[in-house]
Amino acid sequence: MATAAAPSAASRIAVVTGASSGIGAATARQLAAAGYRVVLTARRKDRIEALAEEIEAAGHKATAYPLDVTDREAVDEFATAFKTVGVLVNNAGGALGADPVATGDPDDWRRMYETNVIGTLNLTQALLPKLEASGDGTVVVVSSTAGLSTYEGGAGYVAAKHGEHVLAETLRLEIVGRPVRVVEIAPGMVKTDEFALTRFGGDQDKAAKVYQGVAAPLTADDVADTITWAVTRPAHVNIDLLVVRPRAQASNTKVHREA
Ligand code: 8X3
Repeated sequence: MATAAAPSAASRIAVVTGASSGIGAATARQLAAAGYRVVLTARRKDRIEALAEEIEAAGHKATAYPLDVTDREAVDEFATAFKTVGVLVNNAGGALGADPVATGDPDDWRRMYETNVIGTLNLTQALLPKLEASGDGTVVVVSSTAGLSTYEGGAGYVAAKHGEHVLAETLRLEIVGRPVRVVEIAPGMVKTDEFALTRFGGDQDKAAKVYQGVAAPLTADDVADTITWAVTRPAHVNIDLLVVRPRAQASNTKVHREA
């Protein structure tokens, strides 16, 4: 079994987007515990500052940087703060709506493309020179099983997640030979505080139905664990794509629900 490589001095900074909650927050905690100096970004300043304080109080290194990943000017400004970056975790994103193609809201589709795809593009473009300068960089794209196959009512989100999947796959081809790995983590059903609630505009009942009868959906920590595992493999090992689902979910549309 391969042992986890300790982060080298040059690759010690890990930037996590969408770090204010869910998978992003859990990933920030776990990467900090693995020895990275984590840089938490999200729009919600209070949340990332509180999380940075919590991580520091646990004896690790964390800083908070409020950032909207869709604001390219702000992202470019953010990138000037670093000489080198070891890890970029593109986690910011999410779903809006679950309407059929016939009635889906084009604004939702646009916003999902902006946050999931353009957000990932912005951070990746801005930090790629810094990742390369580390001599051993890793770009993580947190996509989704929605990036690999579709389901009814999911088209807007599925299209955006396919975009992220293609970004990761293409970037890996384009930068081969350079010292940067491109890792895609594709989670299936994960129960977090906000994902389903945001998708359904704050409707608690609709959000609860997503997980109804599912004994044990994945948690944010389960996904953070796979991200941390992938980035702590020895530098020559590239985990191209890791699909992770709860045992109760065999595909996007085949879920075991208890009565
Ligand atoms: C989340 C998985 O099934 O809601 O990315 O599309 S799903």
